[in-house]
Amino acid sequence: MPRKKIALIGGGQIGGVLTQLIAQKELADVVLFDIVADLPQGKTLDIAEASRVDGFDANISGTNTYEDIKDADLVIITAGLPRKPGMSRDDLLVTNAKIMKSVAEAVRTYAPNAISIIISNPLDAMVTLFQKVTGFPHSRVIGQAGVLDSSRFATFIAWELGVSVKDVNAMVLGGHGDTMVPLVRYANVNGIPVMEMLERKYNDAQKAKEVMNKMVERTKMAGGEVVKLLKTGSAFYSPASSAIAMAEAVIKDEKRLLPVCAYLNGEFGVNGYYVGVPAILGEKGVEKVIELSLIDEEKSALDSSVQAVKSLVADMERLGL
Ligand code: A3D
Repeated sequence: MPRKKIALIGGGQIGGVLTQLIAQKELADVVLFDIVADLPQGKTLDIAEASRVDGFDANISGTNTYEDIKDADLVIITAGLPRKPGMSRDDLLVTNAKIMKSVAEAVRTYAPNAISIIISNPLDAMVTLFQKVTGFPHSRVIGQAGVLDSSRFATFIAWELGVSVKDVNAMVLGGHGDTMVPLVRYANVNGIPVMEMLERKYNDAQKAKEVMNKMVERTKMAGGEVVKLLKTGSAFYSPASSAIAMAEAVIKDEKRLLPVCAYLNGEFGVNGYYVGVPAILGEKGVEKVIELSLIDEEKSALDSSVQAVKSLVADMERLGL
């Protein structure tokens, strides 16, 4: 069977790590596209020259010509500006919407059957725009945010409890902004509720709540924390790893249940918007959105997050983007 082909649009920080991870996992052949002359060619040459050392067989090439993404099975999009300190993701709306429009037109032309994973910010708006311009079925257009936000939440829980992060299950729903909703009640360590473990650790329910609140707040602001430290851009290793988990689920038809930015048709009481929710990912893209029961507090947090997504999409439409 011929190897699958993944086209990466945007050869910056995330695009480079994506290329390396796909090659090391021998997930597919890679075409890395960027508008900057020679940049994707340089990055892919550098990564290819590690193939003997890493022991991978994959064709990886860089290009400035959209035609080369022809017939890609999967497209991962990181084209656009990242945040700098002091910026919110929404500040990127105008610049990145223009970039996303041109990317969507090219993907529609050259890879009309691909499944597309969007990473560019502001995420929920960029996914919405990409789907609108391409006209692709909603199930084939997915945003990456929840896998990363959930991994950040799980990491903080593992550090706090002194357990292996491999045993921590934690999920974050909602839009990819400050209103995201880390689901405390569902967080567990191999089935044991995290709140129960915190209460045991501190022998004090109030203190346990405070510790959890801190982790929730840190999760919501985790992207900004990295931006502040890096100063020149935003996180790129963890966003790339997160998108690879999604890409692998699609390429290998794994039917993984992951929190992703998916189009809602009434699920969670939301109609006609892309929002972060648990979904089954397989070769057809989002194969099913998984609903879960939420208590009032979680519902109203998710509602506020959906409102933030709606107002961002409305801004985009008002600006004619
Ligand atoms: P960066 O290293 O600047 O790479 C972006 C690349 O896009 C650059 O190489 C540009 O040359 C390229 N580019 C610009 N315009 C175009 C165009 N029209 N067509 C093709 N390529 C173009 O940024 P990065 O890789 O660090 O981040 C990329 C995006 O991901 C940004 O918008 C970030 O805000 C976003 N991001 C999202 C998450 C999520 O979890 C959703 C996390 C981190 C970053």
